[in-house]
Amino acid sequence: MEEADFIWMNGEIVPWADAKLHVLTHGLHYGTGVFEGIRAYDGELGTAVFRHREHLDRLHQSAGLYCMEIPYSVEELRTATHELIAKNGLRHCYIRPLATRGYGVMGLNPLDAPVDVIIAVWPWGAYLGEAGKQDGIRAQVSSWRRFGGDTLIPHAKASGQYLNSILAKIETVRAGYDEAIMLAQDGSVSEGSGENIFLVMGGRIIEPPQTASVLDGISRRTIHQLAADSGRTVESRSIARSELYIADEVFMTGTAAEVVPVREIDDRVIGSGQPGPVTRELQELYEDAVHGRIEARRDWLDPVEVPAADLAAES
Ligand code: PPE
Repeated sequence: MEEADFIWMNGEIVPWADAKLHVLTHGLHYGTGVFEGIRAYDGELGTAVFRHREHLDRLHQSAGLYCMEIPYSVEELRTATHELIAKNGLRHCYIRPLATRGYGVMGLNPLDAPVDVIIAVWPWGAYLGEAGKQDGIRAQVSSWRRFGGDTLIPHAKASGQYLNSILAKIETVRAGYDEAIMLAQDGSVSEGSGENIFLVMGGRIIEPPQTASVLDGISRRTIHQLAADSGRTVESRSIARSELYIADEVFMTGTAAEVVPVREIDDRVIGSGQPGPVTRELQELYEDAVHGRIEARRDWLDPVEVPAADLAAES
């Protein structure tokens, strides 16, 4: 990974290399943490964090779902993130807040363990590769199903839950594909290892419902609104595996991945094998929105003042 200079840790900004926790940190053993993935873009409003509050609200929500109280409010985390981006002199970056059960208690009851909170920022390019973003990726339906809502909590972005995605990701990269598509416990389409999924069929945009063990993605919500702005609606309904193969277009969305066309699934070509027109249109609208080029959607951006001195030091 590309390093930055500073990390925010429990209320203080410390040098990147000094941001350390004890080896008996509860979250390291049991995965008892919650996190977010956010991006800041360099666009029309300068450096700005995309849908910052929604991401921080979801962080608090994820914590609540695991009975964890984050000792910083959304507003405090928001200000801390601004300070951190400025201090690192980054004009665009990925932002990773993490709240994890800390040191002092072992065993499965986490309720008395302290909560450590960190925020890291660093430059992160195209998650599934630049070529994937342009030309589409090759995906595979995973043999690992997405965990059900009676096993863990799909709506929480919790550290330990990612072992499920990681099994799917390992399987798929070893088999030579770019990304895994996971099915829900009932065999219907759920989502990617780190992205939500959409199908385009006969001009209609379709996505799995909230009951299909998906994370309620913020990029996904952005697609809903951008689609609505251009006169389209998104239908949420159960999707059969075979519909993946007969869809005209398939694309995935996520903060890290952004909007990525899927050109092949299980070695079957999707549509023409090229990113389709609806995917392209939404991908462009997404790029415009995150860069502040859609005036009506500028309220999605939370601008950060990055001092010029630090920018000079960076280049
Ligand atoms: N599903 C999962 C399982 C998921 O991890 C993400 C984000 C999404 C859907 C899309 O959510 P949103 O970013 O709010 O649109 N995955 C994050 C973590 C990636 C990682 O490798 O770490 C991300 O995109 O930041």
